Amino acid sequence: MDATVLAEAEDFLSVQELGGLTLGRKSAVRDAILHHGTYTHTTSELEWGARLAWRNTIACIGRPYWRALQVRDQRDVDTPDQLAEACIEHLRAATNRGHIRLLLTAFAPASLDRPPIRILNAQLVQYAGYRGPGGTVTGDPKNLALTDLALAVGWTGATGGSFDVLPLVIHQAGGQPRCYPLPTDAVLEVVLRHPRLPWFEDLGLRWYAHPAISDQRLRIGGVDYPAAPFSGWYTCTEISARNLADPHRYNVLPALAERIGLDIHTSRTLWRDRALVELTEAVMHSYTTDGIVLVDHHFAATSFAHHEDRERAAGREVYGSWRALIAPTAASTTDLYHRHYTEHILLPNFFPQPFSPT
Ligand code: NRG
Repeated sequence: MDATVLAEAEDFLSVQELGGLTLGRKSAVRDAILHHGTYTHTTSELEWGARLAWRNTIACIGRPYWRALQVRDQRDVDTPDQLAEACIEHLRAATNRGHIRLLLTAFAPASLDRPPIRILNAQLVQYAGYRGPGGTVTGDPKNLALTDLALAVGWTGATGGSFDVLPLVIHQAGGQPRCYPLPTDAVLEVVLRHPRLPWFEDLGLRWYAHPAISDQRLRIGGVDYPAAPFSGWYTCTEISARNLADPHRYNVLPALAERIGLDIHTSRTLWRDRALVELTEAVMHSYTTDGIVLVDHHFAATSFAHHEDRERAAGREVYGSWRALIAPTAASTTDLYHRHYTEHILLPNFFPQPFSPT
């Protein structure tokens, strides 16, 4: 018997959100762990476990909404084909024509009876990155490895463009990874345009409606869920100040600044700062006009500060990663910049899983 599993299970079953479980349930769980090394969560335990895991995620500024997370219980899915279909359903349900739902789909926990199935994509929707001559990249450099793998396992949808949606790549231990193209009706994208710069749209920039994080292991009360994709909405700066602006991602600021007419040969013109504000405004404008939920970084920071107050009033400490929580642009204009956070990991939680398809 694994003492850690029992201790984690007992801690988890005592959380106040589960509403005081009966002694019968607690002893049934103890017996199951003693005899089988693990136990099966009830639907309610799974739901609250997922919500608590979100509440405990130190990198996330969206935690004020942790109680609103909806959970789809798909623990009976047992083949890669079914899992891919359920991920596509997850995308449709979470995207909800732009009214993004906070949604997690839980697939079967790791067990000795069956080789675990994993989603190798970091997010259900992502853009391919293609290697070009001399170390150049077309598309999203973050996804070079996954793109290589998708091509190796038979993906035929590649156009070599900057915004090709990757297929799902799903791997059951002991088998070969398989790829599943996403149907177009499951992927909502936003063409970026600017409220005052008509030429902006000609830059050909776009992004997908919401992130659906799909490569993390969810651990609840001593039980691991290796596939548990979850969706939330974007903060505008995730797209504008990181995905599109980072030099090692799409790196669009130099071209945008030149188009605006700024001198990019000296940092003294603040061309990066000016281009970044225009790009962030374009993201806000385009998502809002298309009716897709996303928040600005000031609102996100204020909501998080209120969340901290509520949590402390409920007797809980709020842990956080300062680097992840503060906005990547205009950081010092938000309250969070001036606060201090401790990076302490509570359970339940989400954990990274190494990308190892073989
Ligand atoms: N920065 C990443 C997404 C990380 C998670 N962000 C969220 N999560 N908003 C990106 O794609 O830009 N969420 O569940 O809403």
